[in-house]
Amino acid sequence: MTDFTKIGAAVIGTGFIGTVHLEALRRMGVPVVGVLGSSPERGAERAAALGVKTFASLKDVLADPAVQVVHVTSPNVAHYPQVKQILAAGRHVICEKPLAMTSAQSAEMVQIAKASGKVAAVCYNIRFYPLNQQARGMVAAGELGDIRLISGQYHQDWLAKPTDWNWRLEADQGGTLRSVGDIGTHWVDLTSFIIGQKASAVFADLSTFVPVRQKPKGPVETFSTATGASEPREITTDDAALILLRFPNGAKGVMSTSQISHGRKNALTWEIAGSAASAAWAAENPDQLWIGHRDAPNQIMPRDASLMNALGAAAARLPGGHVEGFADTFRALFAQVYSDVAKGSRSADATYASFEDGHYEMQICDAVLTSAKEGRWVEIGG
Ligand code: SOE
Repeated sequence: MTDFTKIGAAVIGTGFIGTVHLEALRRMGVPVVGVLGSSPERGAERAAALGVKTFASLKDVLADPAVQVVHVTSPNVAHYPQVKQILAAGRHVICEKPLAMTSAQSAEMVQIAKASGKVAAVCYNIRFYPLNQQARGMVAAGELGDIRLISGQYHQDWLAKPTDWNWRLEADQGGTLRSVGDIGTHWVDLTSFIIGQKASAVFADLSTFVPVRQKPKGPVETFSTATGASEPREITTDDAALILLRFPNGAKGVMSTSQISHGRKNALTWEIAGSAASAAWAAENPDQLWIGHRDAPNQIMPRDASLMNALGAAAARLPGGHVEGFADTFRALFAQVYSDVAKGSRSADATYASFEDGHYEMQICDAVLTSAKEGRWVEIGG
């Protein structure tokens, strides 16, 4: 087992997700050298609350020899310049999704990461719910047969009201696509990870149901409500999307994204129908995997390492019946990445998303945009 106490980390971003990163690192015993906030004041305030030192700039982070891995949880617009600086300074990097603002940026990031020889991961954490790793193992072992139909959704409600605000709403901060970039790419990454195939074409429809929103004068943390003065802003990014997918072996997919579905907090679901059996999973009930049969009673598999395959068992931490959740996926993901950092490079059997995977998700975004504009099927990367 790797000794994580010898690998120093820094976290860029001190919001909701930056805090989740920091807490997962602490659980692993990784020394968190410091954090970098969106401004020196905010960084200092959050650093004090988290009991950690604050850096004044990325230059300062990279000048600190104790920092070997940098976690990037800043707004999407900062990923490309920050990751380039981090890799150029010879540090390993874990970048939040989506990897970049455009596929031109992510293509370059793939090349830079390759040339650097450093470990470069994209934080598609949902792969690391143990039962999603289990599902990948089941598909690889042929337990579902040939994959035919993949369906599901990723729905939330935290942007349902015109008074809800976050930096992701603005295209120059989060990218042209919002619900697709922010949560749709999670779904596509997860389902392609499970079935071991990437979609080759998409057909998409995008909607902005709330075209004008109230932008508060101060910053607002993700999943929280702003108070105080605000000003109206026109919104061009998607509140929701409907997407059809085609896979090279003939499988088909259908999914929707929404950030305006009242009552759905963080509701990612998938169902996979194979020629031998089906399986289904829901992120809001993550410790149960449904396995569907035609000629036998259906099954519910609990997240219990003693019942799961090797992939599933490796990601599980607590005994069955002791519910694991969102924060645990970061610990499981980081444990793999930090083991590779200790080794010096990505392991052949690693299951965390690479920069190539992150770039593929950016190509999905391109294809979704073109399809929605032109009303036709669009090849990925075409
Ligand atoms: C907001 O939609 C968000 O925090 C996403 O950015 C995360 O990736 C997702 O896991 C939870 O929701």
